[in-house]
Amino acid sequence: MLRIQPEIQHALRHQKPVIALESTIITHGMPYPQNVETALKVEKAVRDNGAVPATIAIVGGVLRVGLDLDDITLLGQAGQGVLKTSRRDLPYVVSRKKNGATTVAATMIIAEMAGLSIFATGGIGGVHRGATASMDISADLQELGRTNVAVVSAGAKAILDIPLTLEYLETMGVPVIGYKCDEFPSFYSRESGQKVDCRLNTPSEIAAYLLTKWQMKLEGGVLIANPIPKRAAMAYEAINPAIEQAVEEAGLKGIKGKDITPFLLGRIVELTGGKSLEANIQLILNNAALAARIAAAMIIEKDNL
Ligand code: PSU
Ligand code: MN
Repeated sequence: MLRIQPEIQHALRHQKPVIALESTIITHGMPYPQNVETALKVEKAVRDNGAVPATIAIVGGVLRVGLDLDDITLLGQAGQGVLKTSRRDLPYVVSRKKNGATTVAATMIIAEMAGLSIFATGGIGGVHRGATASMDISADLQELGRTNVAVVSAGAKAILDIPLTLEYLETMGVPVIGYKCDEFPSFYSRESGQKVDCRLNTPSEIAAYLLTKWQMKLEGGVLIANPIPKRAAMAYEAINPAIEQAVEEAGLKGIKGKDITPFLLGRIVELTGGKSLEANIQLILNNAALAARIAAAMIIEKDNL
């Protein structure tokens, strides 16, 4: 079921850093062709920082760890025609031999199977606004509570209820680390008004933290919040009207379940005329670079134990 690219197998055997990357961001998070261009740039950012990229997806029912250019292009062109695959969707996609784009949750599962522990993405799923009635809470949060993979993200988009998302993570025992920040970032912006649990200032400090957590057999992941670079950040006033409008439209259209996050992501890009897309690309590259540096630091820290 699991196919790991030879370069990645080699890196794992020789204790070289490998970074897991998701594929729903390619199919459902960005339009073509920027999605394919970004996926390739993210892989390059991982390499430039000394690690091997492992983009994860399901192709013809096979759990693939490491994609080639043809796979990434196929997924990017098919876009939302590919099944968005979270934990509950995995057995269907695999048993029916379909193509699946993996969410943060499904990517974590496959990363753990392959022996990877650091994963870079843009933003995670979370508790949706209005969740007290809809009960719409992303499976990403439960996954962080049970699967031993650290996820580097630029926080969570304000399409979500950020305070409730942080409450839920606390309930699931998922630590939220701020990389060089005290405030939990909100994807396009460096602020959210919410605090992180603890601040760590170097990749080595984060590496030591992760090794300690897993040595103590504290099951589950860690969310590492890496704010968008200042030069790419958008002012709250610039992005919030688009978010408010997208959320309202989703309500009026009765969009729910797995369709709501892709709908909101797509509408925000349209409503900001591509401005949000550029910010989105910059923050992912920034996360890929940090993840690679953490993975490299983990190998050094492990030797010190
Ligand atoms: N949030 C983003 N960009 C994304 C996603 C979320 O800012 O691309 C994607 C990720 O793949 C995430 C998924 O795991 O959406 C969450 O979907 P849901 O809310 O249906 O669990
Ligand atoms: Mn949902």
